[in-house]
Formats: sequence, C-alpha cells, structure tokens
Amino acid sequence: MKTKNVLENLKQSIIDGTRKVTPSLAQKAIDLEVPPYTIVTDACAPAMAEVGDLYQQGEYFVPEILMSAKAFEAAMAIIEPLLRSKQVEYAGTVILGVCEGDIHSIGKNLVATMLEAGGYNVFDLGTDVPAKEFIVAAVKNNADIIVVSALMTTSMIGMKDIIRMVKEEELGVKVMVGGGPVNKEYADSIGANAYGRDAMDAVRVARNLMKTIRGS
Ligand code: B12
Repeated sequence: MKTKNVLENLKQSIIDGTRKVTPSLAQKAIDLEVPPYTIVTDACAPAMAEVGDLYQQGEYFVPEILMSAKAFEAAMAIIEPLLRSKQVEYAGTVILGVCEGDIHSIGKNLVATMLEAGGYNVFDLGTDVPAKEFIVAAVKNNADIIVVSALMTTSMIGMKDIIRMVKEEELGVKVMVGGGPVNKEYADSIGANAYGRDAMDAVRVARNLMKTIRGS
C-alpha cells in the first residue's frame, strides 16, 4: 500500500473510532518509513480536527469523540516509543498541565512526549489543574518552565492566573502557553513568556526560553 493511502486510512480509522485497526495502520506507516512525527501531523492530528468539525456540525456527539480519542491513543502507543528513541542530554525541567476545568489530554500528552524526547524532565500534572498547583509544583521541583495547555475558550483564562501568581511570588520560572484556542496575541495579552503552536514548536520555544534563563 502506498504511503499516502496508509496515512489516509489511518486518519479515517481514527475518525471512525475503529481502535482495533489503528495500531496496524500506524505500524504500516512506520514500516513504510514515514517519520513518526509526520504520521502524527499528517494523519492522527488532522483526524481529531475533523472529529471536532463533525461535532460542531452536529454529526458527532461526545461518545463518538471518545471512540476517536481512544483510536488516536491506540495509534500513539505504537508511534510514541519511536518519538522518544534517541538518547538526549538534559535540557531543563518543565511543569506541564491543562488548565482547570479542561479535561482534553491528547495535545498535552503529545507536548509531553516531544519535550521528553528533547531532553526535558517533565512533571506532568495532568488535566483540570488549578493554577496554584502549577506554582506549588514549580517551586517544589525548581522548574525552569511552566507549560500550560488549554483546549477551550472557557478554560484558557486559567493561564492568566498562573502568570499572575508567578509574578506575585516573584518566581524566576518562565511560562509557555498553547492549545487550540490560544494564539500569540492572547499569550502576549496575558503576559506569557512564550507561545507555542504545536508539540514540535514547544521544543523549539523551550530551547529559546532556556537560553534566556541560562543567559547563553
Ligand atoms: C477529543 C476531544 C474531546 C475529548 C477529550 C479526550 C481526551 N482524552 O483528551 C472529550 C470527548 C472528553 C471532549 C470533551 C469536551 N469537549 Co472536546 N474536543 C475534542 C476534539 C475533537 C479534539 C481535541 C484533540 O485531542 N485534538 C488532537 C490534538 C493532537 O490536538 P490539540 O489538543 O489541539 O493539541 C495540539 C496543539 O493545540 C498543541 N498544543 C496543545 N496544548 C499545547 C500547549 C503548549 C504549551 C503548546 C506549545 C502546544 C500545545 O500541540 C498539539 C499538536 O502538536 C476537539 C476539536 C478540536 N478541533 O480541537 C474538541 C473541542 C476542544 N471540545 C470542545 C468541547 C465544547 C467539549 C465539551 C464541552 C463537550 C461537551 N458538551 O461535553 C467537553 C468538555 C470537557 C471538559 N470539561 O474539558 C470544543 C471546545 C470549544 C471551545 N473553543 O471552547 C472543541 C473545539 C470542539 C468544537 N469544535 O466545538 N472533547
């Protein structure tokens, strides 16, 4: 089967939520030597975007989204080890989580994988995390960067609280924000140190932030 067909079939199987089929399609893409992150960007992530569109059009409801999310995770179980396979030098310590009231974990998990693959020690606080917990974890683990994800317009306001607390407590830690409804303008408006577009970008942005922290 050609690469394009395999990626299209994988995307469709995630949209259809057929999680028994997705791992073998992910494996086929790997066997065809498609770079692991390309499988994510060209099949898995666009599938979830389309699922979101189907939800918005009233064709999908929460149970269908959950089936697709499970199929996505089944594909990631095959792809993820390959994203992490290289030995890398320690790059910094990161606290990661999703804003309070928000249980979307898929993008955050991808960000965690890419940061770990980039040499970061990642403390993943999970989803639905109150602002204060980010602060407590940052202090406890002497973190360099707090990385915050939000997938809903209603939850992304939590980012503002985290940044306010970092300033109030005069912590040296930097704050990077990202996720569906977040953009550079919003990040700037709340005083975030950085905005990242996707999981790969998170690694580039973290590297730049580390330069400002270490002054090199
Ligand atoms: C899957 C999904 C769910 C699943 C989540 C399962 C899980 N384990 O995560 C379930 C079914 C639980 C769910 C529930 C709900 N959902 Co929902 N969901 C989605 C969906 C379809 C896909 C999200 C996803 O996983 N995408 C794939 C990943 C790879 O992409 P991503 O998360 O965007 O992450 C990428 C980037 O954003 C970035 N990124 C993410 N975080 C960060 C952080 C940093 C620092 C950086 C640099 C980058 C970064 O990197 C990733 C790519 O590399 C989206 C649709 C969409 N278009 O996003 C709706 C969507 C987010 N959901 C929505 C809604 C409304 C809900 C519900 C309220 C529905 C309901 N009526 O119950 C609930 C809310 C529950 C809650 N309190 O959180 C809306 C939000 C609207 C809004 N703007 O506020 C969306 C946009 C759907 C829509 N079009 O209306 N959902």
